Amino acid sequence: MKLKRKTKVAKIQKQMQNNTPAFEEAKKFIESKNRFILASHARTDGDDGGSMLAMSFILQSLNKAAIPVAKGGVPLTLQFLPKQNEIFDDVPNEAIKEFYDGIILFGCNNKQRTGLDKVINSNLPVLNIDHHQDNARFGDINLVDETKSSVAELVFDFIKFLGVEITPDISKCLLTGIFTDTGSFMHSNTQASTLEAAGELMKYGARVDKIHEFTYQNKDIRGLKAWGKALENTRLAKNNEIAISVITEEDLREIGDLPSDTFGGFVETLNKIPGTRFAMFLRQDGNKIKGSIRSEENKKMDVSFLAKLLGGGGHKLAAGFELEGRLKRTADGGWKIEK
Ligand SMILES: [Mn+2]
Repeated sequence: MKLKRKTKVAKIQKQMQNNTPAFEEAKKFIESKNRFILASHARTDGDDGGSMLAMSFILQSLNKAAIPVAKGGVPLTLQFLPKQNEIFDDVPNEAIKEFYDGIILFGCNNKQRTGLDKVINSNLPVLNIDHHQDNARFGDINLVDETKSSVAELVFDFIKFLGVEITPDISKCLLTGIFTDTGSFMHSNTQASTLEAAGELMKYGARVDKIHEFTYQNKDIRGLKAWGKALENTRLAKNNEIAISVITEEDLREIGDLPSDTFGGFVETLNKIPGTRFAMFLRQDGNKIKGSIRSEENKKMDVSFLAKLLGGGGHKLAAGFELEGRLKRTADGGWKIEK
């Protein structure tokens, strides 16, 4: 008996953007220069940090010099990535004018996001690589594709275009980016192309089980207690349509010092409460309050709109913002923001 062949491609597949012209320009950018500053946003993440490190390996194989920089250092959960210990906290003083001739940015919707004055104030030409829909296309070359799951998936396509050999180190860095930005392939940004890229990266040596172990399973007892506190502080608002939680200064004092990425994945967990339209998590971080908002495809929300109103940005289903002020407990068990 003959099997019927399915020929229809799923309609939910997103419209792919043709990046070949941008790849051509990005290639020329790299060929025409020799020494690069690579930077992501402050306290980099798996996607932007992984992509930045992958690019440093790519440039190395092309006999170019590159220095990766991320303000605030590398989160504990990424300290397994190859060469992560060579990421600088800031651009070295003498470097910016005399030595480097190009800047490549990863996941920065504008130059300010790097938090690096020397990059912000520099006149060096910029190659801007990103997948945020609110990217300001501020670069001299913009390799921006919001249909991609991650910067890492975009860099993966770019490597294929360049014809550079994918080494085990590169595969590890890029798979980490794809894995973390798709919430372990569970978010709606996971597409056929994402899984194809991931599958191919595994052939070059990256191991998804190891990446999962380092990025998500590294929870110590303080981290778990901090999650406990945040879960305890969770409330439903607006007819149970919004799940919201906070970590106040007082909570932080009670819990003690925490690694900066302790709450990675927390707001996604809140977002799983049935019936909610979106989830919001606010936490005190020094003098600032960091906010993250998440929703899901079927909830028909654009949380980047809300984040923008609050001075931040991001994607339709995952966005963030920062506020000046302090989160304080109130007598009725709630909380408020004090300027
Ligand atoms: Mn990303």
